[in-house]
Amino acid sequence: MKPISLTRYLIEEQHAGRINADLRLLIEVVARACKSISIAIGKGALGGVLGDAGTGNIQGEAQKKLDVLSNDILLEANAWGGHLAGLASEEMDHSQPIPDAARRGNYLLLFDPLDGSSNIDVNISVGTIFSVLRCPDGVTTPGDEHFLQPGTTQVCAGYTTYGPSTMLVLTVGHGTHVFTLDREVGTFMMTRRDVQVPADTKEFAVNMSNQRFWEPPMQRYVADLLKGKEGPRSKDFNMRWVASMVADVHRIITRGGIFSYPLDEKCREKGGKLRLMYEANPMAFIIEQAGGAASTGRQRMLEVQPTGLHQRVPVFLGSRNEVAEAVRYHEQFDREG
Ligand code: AFP
Repeated sequence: MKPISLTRYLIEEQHAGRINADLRLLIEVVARACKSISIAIGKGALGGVLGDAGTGNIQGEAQKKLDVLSNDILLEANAWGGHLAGLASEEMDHSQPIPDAARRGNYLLLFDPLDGSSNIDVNISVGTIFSVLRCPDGVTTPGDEHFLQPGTTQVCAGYTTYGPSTMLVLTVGHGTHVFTLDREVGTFMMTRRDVQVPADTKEFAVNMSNQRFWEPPMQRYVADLLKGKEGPRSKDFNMRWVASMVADVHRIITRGGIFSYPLDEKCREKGGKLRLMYEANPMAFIIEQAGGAASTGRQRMLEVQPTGLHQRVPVFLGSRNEVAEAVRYHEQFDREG
């Protein structure tokens, strides 16, 4: 069967009453911006886009030229579309309302323009992550506080991976679907409908170099994974860590696994390493819609009430039985020490 385009999929969703025309057009604009980012990344050193921008973001992290460029592409594409009331980016201190009343819509867009950007210079997959919320009723000029909605209220989430091929993984709350960019035609084509993350897995993803800084339940959980067939889990586990969340999550979308960035002594003060609004929530929505699970280790991710735009959280997501297993270690520790 010939794959259908993203445009056709979105029109079919609109006809089925699952999205409205504004959300359809908003997703199209984001997808178009991602194609531009994909082209810029594809040029690599020849495009003069590699290396540091010489600036830092709100998180105090050094920005790459492509971080700044990707942020600008997404801002420019979405500012005049007419579907947004405001947008927020991992790279910007505060959210931005859409100033022009005539071109203002009812949605809020959040994005991490280039996730995994420290991998750019070594030609490893990076990506864009985005999340769409409704602007609260009666709010015409949204401020940061209007974005602080739990992940359960997301109406759409997606990510792209810029790798050997450029892929878009999308949910509007009715399953998770995978699209591959046909570079010659410039169109995203659906290559997997309704993906399902296997409930069980033998693969985990974590930055093992942080092991000594982890909390005791994480230490015990991973120690048991490493004992393999001879240990309490009675099976051998494999480990993978790309250090681009999009690439690690995409592997899990494709063949299952558990991804974790737990609390550790280095990031405890900040609440974790990964950002709730730009990374954890959109990925949690995508993974849950694919039959997987996402947790902080102590709470379902999508039910966390955000307290700040740049809030960080511990993350466990992927195959649902394995996420439940990791949560069990945390519950046991909180109960018995
Ligand atoms: P960068 O965008 O700064 O490269 O961070 C990527 C990331 O937020 C996420 O995509 C990775 O899973 C994680 O950080 C990697 O963290 P470590 O470098 O600590 O392994």
